[in-house]
Amino acid sequence: MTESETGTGAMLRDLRDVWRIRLLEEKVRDLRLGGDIVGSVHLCIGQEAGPVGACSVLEPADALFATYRGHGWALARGVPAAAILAELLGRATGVNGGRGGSAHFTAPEYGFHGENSIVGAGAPLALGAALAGRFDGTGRVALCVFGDGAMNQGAVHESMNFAAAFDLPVVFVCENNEYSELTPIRDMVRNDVLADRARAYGMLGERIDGNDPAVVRDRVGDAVQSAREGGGPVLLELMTARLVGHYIGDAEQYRQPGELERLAENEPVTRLQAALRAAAVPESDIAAAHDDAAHEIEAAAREAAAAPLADAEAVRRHVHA
Ligand SMILES: Cc1ncc(C[n+]2csc(CCOP(=O)(O)OP(=O)(O)O)c2C)c(N)n1
Ligand SMILES: [Mg+2]
Repeated sequence: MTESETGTGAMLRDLRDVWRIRLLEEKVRDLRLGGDIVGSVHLCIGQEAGPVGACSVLEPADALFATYRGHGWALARGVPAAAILAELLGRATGVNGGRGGSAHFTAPEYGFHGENSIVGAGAPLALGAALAGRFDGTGRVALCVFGDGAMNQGAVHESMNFAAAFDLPVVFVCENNEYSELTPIRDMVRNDVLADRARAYGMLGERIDGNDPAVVRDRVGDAVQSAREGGGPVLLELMTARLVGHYIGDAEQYRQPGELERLAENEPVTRLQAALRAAAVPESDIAAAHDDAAHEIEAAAREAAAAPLADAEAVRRHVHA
């Protein structure tokens, strides 16, 4: 392998990809606070290493299922930033013509099978995609993303049991940011090592560092390969943290003194930049990783804002009752 595939080359690429998500989310936050985006918005600032690492090992036919905190997963999966921003801005050029919005858009043409505002509801959908792959010849693996709070949803338990019993190629990715809305995970469960539950279903489970894209790539890569080869499902618990509120407007009164400062030391941008500096990578390369991402997101925001608003005539399209 060359230096660009491993070591500092890969770290620089990861830093740029983390920045792409961070800057997209900061743009979304500004547009929401300015009133251009309306409705409830959940940002993934601090949690970017999961999507960056995991999406880098997926094949085009694989199916990714995310949650309402899904903008970063969509971007990492290949959905263009302009199409995401246009969607959130209610523009006709949005990925769903402006009808889905922040928490409900889907882009199957990119292998992104949607966000979902019902906690845990992506899990049974992921089973369906994995099962269908048995019959349609794609060899598809389904990657199902949900939070620590979703681990206590009945649909998630049922899905893990079903996937294990039928050896379905599903990689369950639990983003453990240690909060379910405003409630800390330790107040909701007796054993807060959520990966331990995998054994009860008869599958492998592992708690990993979810703030390092290289670790996520390695562990999700192994899980995806094993699932694709018939090894059945895997549960990976990605330890991470959101550096912002549950939703835009959250007063975050549940934070402990010094908590955000402690989390900031362990967040992906800080860590990748420190590792690159320790490896004597030039400051200009580190800055370029940010600047490349910033140019992309700024151009995408301009393109999205210039697009026409969704036509009111389109409001009933794709509505089934
Ligand atoms: C079935 C269902 N129950 C409750 C809610 C309300 N709710 C919205 S987000 C959320 C927290 C989920 O926490 P977690 O799964 O850890 O995901 P995170 O928001 O931390 O990414 C809850 C309880 C919901 N949307 N759907
Ligand atoms: Mg959570």
